[in-house]
Amino acid sequence: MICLIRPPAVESFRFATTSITLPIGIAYIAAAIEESGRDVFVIDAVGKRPKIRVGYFKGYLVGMDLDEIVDHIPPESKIVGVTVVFTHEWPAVVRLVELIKKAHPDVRVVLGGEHVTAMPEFSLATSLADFVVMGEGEETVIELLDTIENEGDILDVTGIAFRTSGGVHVNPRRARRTDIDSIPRPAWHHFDLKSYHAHRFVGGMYSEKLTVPILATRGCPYQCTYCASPEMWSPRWIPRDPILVVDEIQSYVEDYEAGNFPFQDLTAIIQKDWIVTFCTEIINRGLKITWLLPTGTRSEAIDREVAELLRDSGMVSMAYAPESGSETTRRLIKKRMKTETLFESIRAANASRLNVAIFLVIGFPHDSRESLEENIAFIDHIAREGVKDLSVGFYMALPGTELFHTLFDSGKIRLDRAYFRHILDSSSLLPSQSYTENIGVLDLAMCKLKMFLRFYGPRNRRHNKRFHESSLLSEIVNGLNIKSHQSRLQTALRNGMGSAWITLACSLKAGWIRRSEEHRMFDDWDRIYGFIRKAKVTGDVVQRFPSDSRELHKRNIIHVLRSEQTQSYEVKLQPLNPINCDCVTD
Ligand code: B12
Ligand code: SF4
Repeated sequence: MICLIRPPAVESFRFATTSITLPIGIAYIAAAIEESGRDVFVIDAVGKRPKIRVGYFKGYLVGMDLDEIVDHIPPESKIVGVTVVFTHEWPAVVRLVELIKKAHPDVRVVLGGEHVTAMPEFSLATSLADFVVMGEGEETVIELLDTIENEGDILDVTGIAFRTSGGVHVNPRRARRTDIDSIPRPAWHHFDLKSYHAHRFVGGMYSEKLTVPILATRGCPYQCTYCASPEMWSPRWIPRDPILVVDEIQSYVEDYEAGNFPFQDLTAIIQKDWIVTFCTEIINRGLKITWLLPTGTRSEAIDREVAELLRDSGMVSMAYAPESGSETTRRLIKKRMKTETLFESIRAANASRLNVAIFLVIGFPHDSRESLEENIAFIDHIAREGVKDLSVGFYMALPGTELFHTLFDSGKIRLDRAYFRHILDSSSLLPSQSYTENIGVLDLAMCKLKMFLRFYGPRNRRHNKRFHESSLLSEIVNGLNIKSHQSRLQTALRNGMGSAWITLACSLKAGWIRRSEEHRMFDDWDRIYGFIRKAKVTGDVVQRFPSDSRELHKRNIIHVLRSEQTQSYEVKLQPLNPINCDCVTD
């Protein structure tokens, strides 16, 4: 029996549509394990106890208590797998693994997901987990299970890192799977889809129809310097057969009466042929669904023809992620998105009455007051083009990204309590960190406010055709009722009000652990990560990154990744107690 755990999710006071949602990664892992003939037991902490909230740093955990999760692990489990997508979940996972090991000392704990892929050595050094599965997980987890069960040599399993008596060993990465149509569909029968829906954990703009996430493609061919995708998936985009994606959607309509499908793709729309086939198939089958691209897409393939097909097939909201109105900033972050192509695409989408949102980010390390100011003219422009929603996030230094390495190697990141918190604060009113030279958190907060006022304020409301459809007040009032939302603003405001209230309520009760313990947890994490990084640089596993982030756009990350990810290496560490990590040797 293999037990898989989706730990409690993290929320905090912020205005964002990017809320908690069904965990598609571990649902894929559950399906792969079932396909291999093994029994799977899933503990979905969020789906099982969606109403439980406990204070966690500046926010709260949603879902089962950590002790309760451990109590639910079937005694016959030999292996427990835990998904760790987000860095802000890591402290809770460290504690969870410690409790699992205490209650079930013989169980082997396997971690997978974005966060541990970006920091495999650190994840094993700061927790009691036994294995980390890096990158795409389906093939690797099966080979790991086979090897453990047959007592084979784990040095032969590509794509894993593991604990050794002297430290941590990292095997070379596994090549991306190209036959992705044969990957079994997510095993949603282990998850309570209705519970997620009832609590509005839909990951994007709210819909009253039952929501199930879809993944139509894997990876992304670009290599933006702030994004974890190149490290996680390598810069390679692989689409599924669009007809099979529609088959999957239709099966959810029939089996679960689902009607709303947010796509979780990194970059769903790249090839025009693909999206035309997909939309035409939905229309021909007469599927009355809504679908969304909430995570930010590229603009190159969206012209008038595609936009009309998107609308006719039920697409209701899409987001473009140029990230900056400044061409210079876009060049420095390797966004490779031309302003004119973006506007042509926005025009086409608006003409088809699609709900278009734009994502901007402020506070990149190389941002200047001038580049931030360029966002204002850009905002005027998008408002005039009829863009309906604007999201402004503060830059997050995500592990595994080029910018993270540059900042860490030049001493500008400390892996402390504030670091592990700053990611969720990206969509709050005040950032907890600024990584931009000479621009502080208050400046960034003012800049965000100015950008919002400019976009939603009277000046642009007069010119924006989409805003004439309803007043700001009626948008807010409509957002509070239970009907499907018409804009991301409605969902963001409603989520903001809810999370403000829960954050306040949680701060008045006992938190997930004692405050003093919460602070102590981080005492040595920066030193541990620094030690690992230094060991990797001196061992020629990686090279130091340039200290000037303006240099990054000149490099091709493929060579850097290939050199690190084809190696097998060991980092020496002394045994660790994850709460008092004071035993790392320098
Ligand atoms: C869709 C998406 C969302 C959705 C839903 C995410 C979710 N699952 O809950 C929404 C829109 C809600 C969202 C929100 C946010 N997101 Co987001 N999101 C994504 C995106 C684009 C795709 C994730 C996905 O579904 N991938 C597909 C699945 C199949 O992959 P997977 O989960 O990684 O699983 C595979 C492997 O990891 C592995 N695996 C996973 N678990 C396990 C477990 C075991 C035991 C094993 C063996 C293997 C294994 O196998 C799986 C199958 O191959 C990623 C980008 C990316 N590179 O993937 C960002 C990403 C995950 N998001 C990110 C961020 C920062 C956020 C936000 C914090 C943004 C914000 N400031 O608000 C919020 C956080 C919300 C919250 N409350 O926690 C970062 C996370 C980085 C980090 N280290 O923390 C990413 C990586 C994007 C980036 N910029 O680089 N996000
Ligand atoms: S930010 Fe988007 S376009 Fe850039 S690498 Fe990540 S997924 Fe691709």
